[in-house]
Amino acid sequence: MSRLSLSIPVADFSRDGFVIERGLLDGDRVQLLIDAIDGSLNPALAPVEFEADVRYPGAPDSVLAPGGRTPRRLLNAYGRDGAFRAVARDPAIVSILHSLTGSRDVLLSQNHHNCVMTKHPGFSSVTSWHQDIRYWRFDRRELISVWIALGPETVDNGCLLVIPGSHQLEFDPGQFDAALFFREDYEPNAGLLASATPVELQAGDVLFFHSRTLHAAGRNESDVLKRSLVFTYRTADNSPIPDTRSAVYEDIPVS
Ligand SMILES: O=C(O)CCC(=O)C(=O)O
Repeated sequence: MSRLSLSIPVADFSRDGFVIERGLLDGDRVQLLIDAIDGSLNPALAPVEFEADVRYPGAPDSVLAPGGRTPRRLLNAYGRDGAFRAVARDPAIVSILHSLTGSRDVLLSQNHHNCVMTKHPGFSSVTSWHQDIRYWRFDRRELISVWIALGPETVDNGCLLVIPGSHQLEFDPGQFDAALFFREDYEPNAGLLASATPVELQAGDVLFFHSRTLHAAGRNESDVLKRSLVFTYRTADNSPIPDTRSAVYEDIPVS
């Protein structure tokens, strides 16, 4: 079950570009989702993105290298399992999306995120600073991602870090590298990077963050697998641009 009586801090989301709803999913629901994930890990059920595929700092060079075949993302979560579909359409989550977007007409993108993020002890790479919208193509850069924690997420096991308010900023091209990661070697970025804030979560907590919010994540330095679910939503009046990778699969109405 999820908690339905909520007072949504819309102003916090507008100011910071993220908001956390603590304890949105109860323990039974979390366990159901963990079971669904673990049933997809041994053997790893396709489609899977491996650590070697991400090419992030610290990732193995190839799937043949030690740790190269460690699953980093179980892709197509919505189509993968009924438990994932149910949580993606969860009334409490959808109601928060209504409040944050100001729209009653919200759709889930099957093309972006829509995955289980796993971070394994031993083999996990760093996700450098970026805005999710950098490769996404919609009429407006206004989407919301929902990050569902299924266990503790801490700096030690590679939780997300965010830069509050960064969703409202306009950047110069030089602030990003060739792959559109926010440059840590560029002095004008230093002030913003100093305001990085860890998003520490517990099982059942849900983070809502704007597609322009700068975020990053570290390695899992613990000895326990970290599992999270991530879905991205848009409003009906913010369409994917035809013939881009944002328009490959149909978006799913969830309202
Ligand atoms: O490595 C992580 O946990 C963060 C992943 C992430 O930020 C992304 O896929 O956009």
